[in-house]
Amino acid sequence: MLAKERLRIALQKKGRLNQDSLDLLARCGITFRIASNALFARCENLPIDILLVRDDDIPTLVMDGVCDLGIVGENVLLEKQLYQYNNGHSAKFNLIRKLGFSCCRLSIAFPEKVSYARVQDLTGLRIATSYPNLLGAYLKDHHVRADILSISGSVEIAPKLGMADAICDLVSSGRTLEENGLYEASVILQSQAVLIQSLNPLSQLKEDILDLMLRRVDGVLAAKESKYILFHAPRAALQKIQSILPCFESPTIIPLEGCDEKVSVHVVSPEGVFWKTLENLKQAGASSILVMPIEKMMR
Ligand code: PRT
Ligand code: ZN
Repeated sequence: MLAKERLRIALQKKGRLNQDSLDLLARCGITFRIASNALFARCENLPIDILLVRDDDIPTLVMDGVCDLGIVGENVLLEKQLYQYNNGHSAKFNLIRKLGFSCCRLSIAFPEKVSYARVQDLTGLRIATSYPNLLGAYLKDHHVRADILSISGSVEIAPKLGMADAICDLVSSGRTLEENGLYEASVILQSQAVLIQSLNPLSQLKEDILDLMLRRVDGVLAAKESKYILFHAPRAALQKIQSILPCFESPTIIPLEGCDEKVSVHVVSPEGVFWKTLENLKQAGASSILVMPIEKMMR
């Protein structure tokens, strides 16, 4: 098949997004054999190729139409988009799915001894960041004038070195801030990995592959959230139990051998199941309750 008839997806080569991106494709049945240090891999069972690059290059590869799709963090995507706009270039793409992994936030952080109450407290300060365009837009939106120091790494040590009064950087657990004597003062962006598509029109063949892939991605995402719940219950309590359980469709009720008053109930819940729900089920008469993960789902 001609290379132009194969859907091309840009993924991060190494780093926090890499494994989750490949796992998502694998769970969609899209598998690759990737030689170490390879920049390119062909899918073995579908007309799909992947390009393995630095995450910072993914937005441009998709916006320029070199790749049809890309998986990247919203933080990198929006920073790149603002950079393009601020430099007079267009930067368009379709954000087609939020993928729910590599979650983090872009936050302003201060040394522990410095207090912060509101955004105006940033006025006149020097803030170090690798996200000058996102920070600039945030300050502009809040009519605050501050000095942005653009640095590409180790942002957390800037206040200690006397280079900046505060920082604006990615945070997930908060451990790095703590280790550097900083505290998170304000979140300016919540970010997760997203699937983006180029605005370049696709051939019918590529469109069909994309449809198939998106159906599978949706199945994987829905399955990740959902749980299969299985328990025994008195027939007489079924109505009450149904009102407790969130489920996609009517539960499957199966008779139990040699026991007329009890049945086995099988339910797919569209969301995680809290202990409280299990306790309510038990109180309503359910027993032997099992909650199981679902690997794939097609509705
Ligand atoms: O080499 P390449 O350019 O491809 O990768 P990279 O080094 O630029 O990025 P990488 O692999 O570190 O991160 C890729 C993406 O993962 C980011 O763009 C985010 O979308 C997402 N992500 C999720 C994170 C974090 N969590 C994260 N915690 N990216 C970075 N961090 C860093 C943060 O910069 C800080 O230094 O981890 C530290 C904070 O972590 P905590 O847990 O201590 O708060
Ligand atoms: Zn990067």
